[in-house]
Formats: sequence, C-alpha cells, structure tokens
Amino acid sequence: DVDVPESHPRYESLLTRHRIEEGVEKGITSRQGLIAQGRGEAFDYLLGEETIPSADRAERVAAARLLLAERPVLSVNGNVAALVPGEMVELATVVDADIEVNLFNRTKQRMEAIAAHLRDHGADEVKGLTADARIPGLDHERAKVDADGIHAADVVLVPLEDGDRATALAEMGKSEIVIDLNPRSRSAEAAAVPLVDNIIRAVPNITRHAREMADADAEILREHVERFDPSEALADAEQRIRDGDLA
Ligand code: PTJ
Repeated sequence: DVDVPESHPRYESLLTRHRIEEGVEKGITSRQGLIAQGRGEAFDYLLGEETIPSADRAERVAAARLLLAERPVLSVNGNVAALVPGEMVELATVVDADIEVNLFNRTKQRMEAIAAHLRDHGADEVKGLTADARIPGLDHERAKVDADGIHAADVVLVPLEDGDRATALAEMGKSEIVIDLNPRSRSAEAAAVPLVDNIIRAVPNITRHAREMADADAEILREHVERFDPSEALADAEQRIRDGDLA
C-alpha cells in the first residue's frame, strides 16, 4: 500500500497513480492503461493540476448536454473504472444515464471484472456485455457495443478514448463529451464538448453542475449548449499548456 503524506506536493498525482496500479493488479486496467496514465500526468502537470476556467465552463455545458439527452450513455474503460468508479455511478444517477463498459483492448475477463467493480460501487445495471451491435468503420473487437446502449445513444460521455473510436462515434452522429488531458488528441478534436481536465476532477464537477441545473428550463440548458464553441475550449487549454496564461 502507498503511504503518501497529504502534504506531499504531488499527493493527488501519486494517489491517482496508485489507483491505476491497483487496477492492473485487480485485472481491471490494461498495462497500456499505465502508459496512458503517464501521458495524462504530463499534460496535467503543464495545466497546473487544476480545472482551468475554460474546462469548468465546458463541464457545465457537458452537464447541460447530458440533462437534455434522450438516451445518454457513460462509457467506462479500464482506466476510468480504476480511477472514478463511484463517481461515474453517481453521475449516471444524477443525469439518468446508462453505464456501458467499452474497451480498447477487449477481453471477456476484463469486461466482467469491470462490470463487477462498478456494481460494487453501486451500479445496478452495467451494459456492454451483450455486444449485439457494431460501430461502423472499426475492426471487429473495437466495434462491439450494446444495441440498446451506446449504439442507440444520442449523447455519449467517452473519457480517455482512443482516437479512431471517438471519430467513428462522431461519424455515427453521436454527440460526444470527451474527457482527455491532451487538447491535440483526435478524440478531443472529435468531441462536441471536449473536457481538457483530469477525469478525477472532471467527473465530480460535471455532477455538481448537473445537480445545480437539474431543475432548469430546457430552454436555458439549450442556450448553454448552443453558445459553446469546442475549438475555443481546446485553444484555451493549449494556450494554458504553452505559456501558463489563464484564458
Ligand atoms: O481499458 P481499455 O482497454 O479500454 O484501454 C484504455 C486506454 C486508456 C489504455 C486506451 O483507450 C488508450 O490507449 O488510450 P490512449 O490512446 O493512450 O489515450 C488516452 C488519452 O487519455 C491520452 O490522450 C491521455 O493524455 C489521456 N489521459 C490519461 N489519463 C487521463 C487522461 N485524461 C484525463 N484524465 C486522466 N486521468
């Protein structure tokens, strides 16, 4: 077990890293997940390890988009399950979304371990295991989704997604909310709402915004969504990474 003092300047980052390591040990997270985490950490360091103002605004828009959705689905992979299982279940409850396990490196064992892990964190239904539909344009294993889950969704939250799949989902007409610390990633570029923030901070913040807006008129929520410019949000994040300027 880790024993990191809270005063350590990299406390959060070390704790996050430990959760990913534990995820690998439990058979939830892939070994590639460790590499993805390292990549994310580098960007997070450059962003000041905080939710920048433009990301907070985008997270409010994401909450509005999820509240307006007819069939919202939250996609969970091995990193997401290790880092924020309870937080994803909470968000799903607040915006009334389905949860679907969707893996880049799909194995039956990992699908089942992640579904069980999410149920341990309060999920009652976890989709993804039926796999009776396909995302067009992707190879067999990566294309698998549930017909009544991601395949039928209008809005999908895809954290830490691979670029090919994010692009293919956008081509299917899904409105994608992407969480990715790299503002230049193809996933972030394919998103209707890109969130350049650590998933650890992003998910609870979307939930907080959703709670605040739960009783708002659909008209007001729609205005939030329509006023949002994804390329501006990405440019803001990149600016912050390049010179530390607060946009
Ligand atoms: O569990 P699986 O099989 O579905 O695999 C999941 C990973 C993440 C391994 C897979 O999707 C993958 O290889 O993703 P990439 O191509 O490495 O992309 C992950 C992106 O997420 C990168 O741009 C990272 O910067 C970013 N990222 C990593 N950790 C975080 C993050 N973004 C937000 N919060 C993080 N904690």
